[in-house]
Amino acid sequence: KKIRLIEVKSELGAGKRGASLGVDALKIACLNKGSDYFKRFTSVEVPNFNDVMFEKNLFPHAKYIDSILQTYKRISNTVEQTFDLGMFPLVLAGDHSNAGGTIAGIKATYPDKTLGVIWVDAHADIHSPYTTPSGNMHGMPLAASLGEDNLDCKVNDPAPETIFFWEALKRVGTEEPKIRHEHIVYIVTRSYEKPEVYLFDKHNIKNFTYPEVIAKGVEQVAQEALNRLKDCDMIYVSFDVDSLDSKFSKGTGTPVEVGLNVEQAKELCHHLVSDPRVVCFEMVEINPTLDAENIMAQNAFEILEHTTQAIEDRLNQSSSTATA
Ligand code: DIR
Ligand code: MN
Ligand code: MN
Ligand code: MN
Repeated sequence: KKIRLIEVKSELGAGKRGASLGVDALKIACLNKGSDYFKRFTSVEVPNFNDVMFEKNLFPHAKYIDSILQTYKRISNTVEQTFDLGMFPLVLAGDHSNAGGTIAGIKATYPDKTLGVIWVDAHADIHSPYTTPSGNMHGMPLAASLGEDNLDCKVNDPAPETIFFWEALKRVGTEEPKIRHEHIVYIVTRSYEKPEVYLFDKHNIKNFTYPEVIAKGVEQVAQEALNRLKDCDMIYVSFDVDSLDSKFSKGTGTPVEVGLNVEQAKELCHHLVSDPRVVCFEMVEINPTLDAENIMAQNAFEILEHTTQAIEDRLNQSSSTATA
């Protein structure tokens, strides 16, 4: 089984412009490091709709949701196609909104398997158009995957057009919700709004805080996170680079203090993806227009290379046991 890189140069879901350059920034970091990473893997690019950033946004509570819906469909199809080719989808994307498209593609391929999600991110990304404080769709992918409107915490009154696209977004890949609240585990999430905390409490959603990571170590946190998903047949790991401490993640749209260092992120991801149930890994939110010297992408590339090696080791191991 081989890894296939899926490049999604998206950025419409973020509040700041520039995340679509994140994939290319990773390639420059790779080149400057003298690594052959991007030569070793086949890759496919999902076309983007970034030209609409020059147009007026029509959906204040779900910015560019019409274009993001199309991106979701394309990503979902590409993820499904990648599984059908017998390959492991490793998604490198701009903003985090389209993680909902990735999740849709996993479930479209394996509708009868239970999917767990490990969300390594400073943010909870579980807003809906009814609760979002910003209208930025990178804050909503988990709610789209859950089919969660969170009307108990309604603060916005989205227009009917917005709701039309939101309903369509929830149904990409499969008609039904793709995940359940109890099958989400957060790691180092530390910036969230009230409606998000309401859902954590209502559904007892676990967040491994940074102090907990320090106290237990990344290996134990990875094991505990995986154990919490013991009922899941497959797992998706979504890595937002703002999970790193803002010292190491200046080049991302919404950096937050008190997070992972690069070494912790490498080993955390290594231990997570070593679980054979992990069927997809995604890295997002590198914005090289926000930092000098491409430091963000260099740090992210360290983590990506190490994590990919762990995935490859695992895939090689399982194929040699399969043939033995
Ligand atoms: C905030 C920030 N929760 C929002 N979200 C994210 O605008 O929804 N920043 N994901 O990266
Ligand atoms: Mn995120
Ligand atoms: Mn984030
Ligand atoms: Mn390691």
